[in-house]
Amino acid sequence: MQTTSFKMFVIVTFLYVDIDECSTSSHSCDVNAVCSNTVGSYACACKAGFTGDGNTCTDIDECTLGTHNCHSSLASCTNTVGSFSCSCNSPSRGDGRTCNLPSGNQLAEY
Ligand SMILES: [Ca+2]
Repeated sequence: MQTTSFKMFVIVTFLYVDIDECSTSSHSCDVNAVCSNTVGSYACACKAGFTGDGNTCTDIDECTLGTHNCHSSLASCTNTVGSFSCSCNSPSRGDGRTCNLPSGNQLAEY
């Protein structure tokens, strides 16, 4: 019974003295990582669009890797930090994901 009380005391004390490294900026997470406080420690995970171990995160070049969702034949992909952008090549128009050629063009059905 006394041992159980001591264990509870240790657990409660441990929880009480936990420091939230994420809110005190005493963590080593990359600026492009998400910090998660854990009891007695913390964890770092790179944000979407970045790769690494959490302490170091680097941009993923979706355009070079081909993991973008720009239109396959009518758009250009531009890599950005944390993301990428798509733009339809002239004379096609659209949001970069969907591009349509002006009516009358043979490829208008794309
Ligand atoms: Ca990127």
